[in-house]
Amino acid sequence: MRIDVISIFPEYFAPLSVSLMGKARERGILDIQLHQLRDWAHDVHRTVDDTPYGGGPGMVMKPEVWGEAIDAVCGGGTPRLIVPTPSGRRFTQSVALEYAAEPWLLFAPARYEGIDSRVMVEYAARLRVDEVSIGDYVLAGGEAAVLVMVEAVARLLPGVLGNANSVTDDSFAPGSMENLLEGPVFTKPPEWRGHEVPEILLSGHHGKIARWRRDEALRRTQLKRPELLPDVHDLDKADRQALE
Ligand code: 6GU
Repeated sequence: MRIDVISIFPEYFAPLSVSLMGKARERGILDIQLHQLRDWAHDVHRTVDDTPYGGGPGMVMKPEVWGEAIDAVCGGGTPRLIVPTPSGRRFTQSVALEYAAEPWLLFAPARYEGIDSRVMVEYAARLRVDEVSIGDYVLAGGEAAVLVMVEAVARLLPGVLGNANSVTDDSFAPGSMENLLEGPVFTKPPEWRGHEVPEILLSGHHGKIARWRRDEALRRTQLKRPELLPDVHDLDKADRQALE
């Protein structure tokens, strides 16, 4: 997968060379290209922002600079254009799966009050453009949101995770864990500071362990995120029993 990012802080993306994503890049699964937005500004100060029409606080990013940058990075190609903004549609695991199926993503994170809205209108005529939010809070810019989204997408690419099963067991993964939070996990030793590992996990009984894990996921979801819990009609008898 190819990922381009245009930003006034390309150095912000250094973590994309670390750990899982660094490995994926070395192995050629991920081709990440970072671009300095100011390279497409033409004045001596390499200005990328200006005051908002209609007044108000802050600055707005200039459409000409973004237009030239996006045109140059696209070449004649058609990446999916992703513009992080707190006013966008919510980024979820299903959006991550959708992006992981794309060959090419172009992220356009803004600083200040955002990008002149005509840029999104202009490119929507040529590309699939998504304005996306990673949650209901306000960041100082879209860069941190890009890091979050790239990591969520990259780990879904074939060959990035060591164990292919770990993706299907994720909280929010489609299939049996859809809308469920993962339950607690344990490793050795069997007793630590008086706290014991649940006996069932030491039993070697795979069927009972799977049932226990699902029960824990159901109970944790009911306790911490009840709004996520699947409709009671979609739960079987054993599921409903776990929640009693
Ligand atoms: Cl995508 N950008 C900014 N600036 N703030 C956010 C966000 C994005 N998602 C949540 N808050």
